[in-house]
Amino acid sequence: MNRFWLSDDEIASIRLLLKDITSRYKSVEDEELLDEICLYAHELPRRIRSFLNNFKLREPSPGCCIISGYPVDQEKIGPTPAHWKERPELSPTLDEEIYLLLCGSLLGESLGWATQQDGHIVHDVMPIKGHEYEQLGTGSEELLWWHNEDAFHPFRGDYLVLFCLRNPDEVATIFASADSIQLSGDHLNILFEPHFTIRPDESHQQKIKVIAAECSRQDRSLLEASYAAINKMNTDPERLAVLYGDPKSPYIRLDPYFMDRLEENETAQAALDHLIRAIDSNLKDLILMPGDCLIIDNFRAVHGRRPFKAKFDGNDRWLKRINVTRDIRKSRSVRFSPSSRVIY
Ligand SMILES: O=C(O)CCC(=O)C(=O)O
Ligand SMILES: [Fe+2]
Repeated sequence: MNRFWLSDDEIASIRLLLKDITSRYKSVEDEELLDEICLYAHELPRRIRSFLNNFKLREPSPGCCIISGYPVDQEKIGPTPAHWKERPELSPTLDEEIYLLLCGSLLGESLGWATQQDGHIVHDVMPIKGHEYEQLGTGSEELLWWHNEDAFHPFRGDYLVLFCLRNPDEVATIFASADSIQLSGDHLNILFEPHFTIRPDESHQQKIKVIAAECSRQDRSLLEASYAAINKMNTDPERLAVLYGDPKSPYIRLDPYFMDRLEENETAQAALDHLIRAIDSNLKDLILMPGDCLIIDNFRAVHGRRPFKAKFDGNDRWLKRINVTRDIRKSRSVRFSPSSRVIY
């Protein structure tokens, strides 16, 4: 794993930058801040900018990297919330959320989904009571099957960026690199063809949405239309290729838990089974610790999470998460304005 350690000087400079930003903005959901964040990111220490520029341009193995060393004050951030909808007016993790956005801004534009966490850009990942056995970031007792983030969607992010606030039980994130896959020519060819389907994962399903009455940020009818689009992708998923890009070093688009068996095409199913087994046998554990910012190239690596026992005592594992796209224009047809970041 490619890990970047912040120096003391770099931490001091990031803190100054955060002080400047938080004197003007009080929420990461403030659209003005989101418009300005890429300018502020130019003021991050040059070594970080260079590290992420290299990650973006050269796509080094294993398709993820970590920036470590940002100090997280456990007292200041307070207890792990019980649900992502608990959002105090002034977030106790505002600094950490802005730091996460700054890092993401070096790779592209952050992106939200009307159908996920109430359309917020910065998500919380912590165990939620009642989600224990769900295939969700907020699940716990079940293995969160490895996947590409939002693999079902044509406008899925290029990157997923996770910032760890706490992880006292050392619960492992899992990942595997696309580079670890060895395939025969026949398998490769068929996996590059549109035979496969991926249904929307549970995080976009209507059953977990907040009750509409609480959904103040969004126009209800538009949200209903968004869910209708998701439902259609569920009942009538398009056929897609699970590998794309350069056959010598393919990009991947997979979420096996939400992929139906291809009863009518045994050859394609056999190639997919082979690919899934190859990834399974190359999975690695990664324990995020407070202050770690994990950047996953969503075209080059899959990720998931080991099962764990949540205590729901305010001290459970807690991450912040953003999706980042390199080209926000491609989703213009499903966003309100050129600069809005929420996909409907
Ligand atoms: O909890 C983790 O380490 C990863 C969860 C996940 O897949 C996600 O947040 O997208
Ligand atoms: Fe994920």
